[in-house]
Amino acid sequence: MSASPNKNCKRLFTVCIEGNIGSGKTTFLNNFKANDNMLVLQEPVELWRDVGGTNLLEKMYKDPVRYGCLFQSYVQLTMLQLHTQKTNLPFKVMERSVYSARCFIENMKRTKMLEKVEIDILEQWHEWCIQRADIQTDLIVYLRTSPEVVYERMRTRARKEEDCVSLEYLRQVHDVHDDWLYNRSLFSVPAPVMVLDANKSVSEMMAEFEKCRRSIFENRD
Ligand code: DGT
Repeated sequence: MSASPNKNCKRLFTVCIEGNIGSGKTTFLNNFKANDNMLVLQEPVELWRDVGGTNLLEKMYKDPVRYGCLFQSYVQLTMLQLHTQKTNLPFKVMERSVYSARCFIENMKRTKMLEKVEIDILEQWHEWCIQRADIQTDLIVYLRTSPEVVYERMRTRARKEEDCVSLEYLRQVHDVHDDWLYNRSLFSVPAPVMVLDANKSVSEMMAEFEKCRRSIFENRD
């Protein structure tokens, strides 16, 4: 672990779980559900699969040039809804964030998937969110993996929309996350980062989870 959360913080304490596709975010997040003082918010992937009957996630993978910008716009909206969801509990734990949505925009920029004007608008939208919306984040947990490991996991879980996702794509998504949270050479990092080796098995990750949970509680109280 490479950072500790902000100390002595008595307002809502928000943790975002980040990492590549298939890095184990959902499993990690589910462990927090045993704590009744935490609001645990899973990523709204089901919403993306059914936007008034349209599977936008599938359309984005099948035709990223046509649907990439629209998809990112919807991701930002649904993420903002999670960030701004009110609670009286002292902790909120979220899967991904508007920050990691920016990683995908960055990748679309690097791979020239979208037109410059589309990138410009998505980036302006993102900037507005982080400056004006109430999306305070106190800790980022980065589940760091190798692209080869997540590729195998993704093939095993066989989510139908991800049929066409290549190892090359996972390498690109990994690189953007690493540049952001590990190398710190991309856009700004909004909170301290805890880096965990998420190549480990599910049972080994339980120990990592326990360390992480203790650290969150100890540092807030
Ligand atoms: P996990 O629990 O670590 O295995 O996480 P996943 O793979 O269930 O969840 P995640 O967020 O990495 O991705 C769910 C799907 O949605 C996956 O196919 C990648 C895609 N996705 C998530 N956020 C974005 C985004 O902002 N842009 C694009 N293009 N795709 C995204």
